[in-house]
Amino acid sequence: MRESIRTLLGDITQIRADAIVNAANPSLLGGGGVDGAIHRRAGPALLAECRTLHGCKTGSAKITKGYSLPAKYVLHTPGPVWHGGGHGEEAMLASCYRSCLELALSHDCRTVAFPSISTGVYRFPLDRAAPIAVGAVRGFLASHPAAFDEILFVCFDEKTKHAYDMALDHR
Ligand code: AR6
Repeated sequence: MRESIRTLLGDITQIRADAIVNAANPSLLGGGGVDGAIHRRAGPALLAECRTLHGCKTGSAKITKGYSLPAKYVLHTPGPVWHGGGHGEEAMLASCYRSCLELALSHDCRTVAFPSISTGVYRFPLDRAAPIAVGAVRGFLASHPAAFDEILFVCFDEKTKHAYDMALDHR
C-alpha cells in the first residue's frame, strides 16, 4: 500500500493514530502548548512513565504508552529553540521527524500524527519549519517504502495548516 501524507486542522489529543508526537522539552516532564494538552488528556500515568526516561536530547525521540489518549503510543521529541537559524536549528528539526518515524517503525506503528514541532513556544518560523517537516517525512518514506499507511500533520490553526499544505504542494 502506498503511504499518504495529509494535513488536518484539529487537536492532536483527539487523534486515533498508532502514535501521536509530542513537541516536548528535554526534561520530558511536561509543559505548555501541545505538551500540556497531551499530558492532560493522557492522565498522570503518562508523567509517571516519562519520569523513568530521564529526559531526551533535542532532535531525538522517546516512546511511551498513550494511556487515556485515543492513540496507542506517544513519541516525545524536543524540538530546537529558534535562535536565528545559525545554531543548527534546521538540521535538529529534521532530526526530530526522522527520530519519531524510526521509533514508530520499530514499534509497528502504521499511522503517525505530528504537531508542528517548534513553531509555538520555541519560535521556529512556520514558513521555514513546514518545508523541513515535509521534506524530512518524505525523505524517510522514500527510504522505507510501505512502512506506514498514513502520516498526518495535525495543525492547530488555519495559518499552520496553510503552511503545511503549501509545503506539501511543492515537490
Ligand atoms: N494539537 C495540535 N497542535 C497543537 C495543540 C494541540 N492540542 N496545542 C498546541 N498546538 P508548542 P514547541 C500547536 O508551543 O514550539 C512546551 O511547553 C501550536 O499551536 O506546543 O515545540 C514544551 O514543554 C503550535 O503550532 O511546541 C516545550 O517546553 C505547535 O503545536 C515547548 O512548549 C507547537 O507549539 C515546545 O515548544
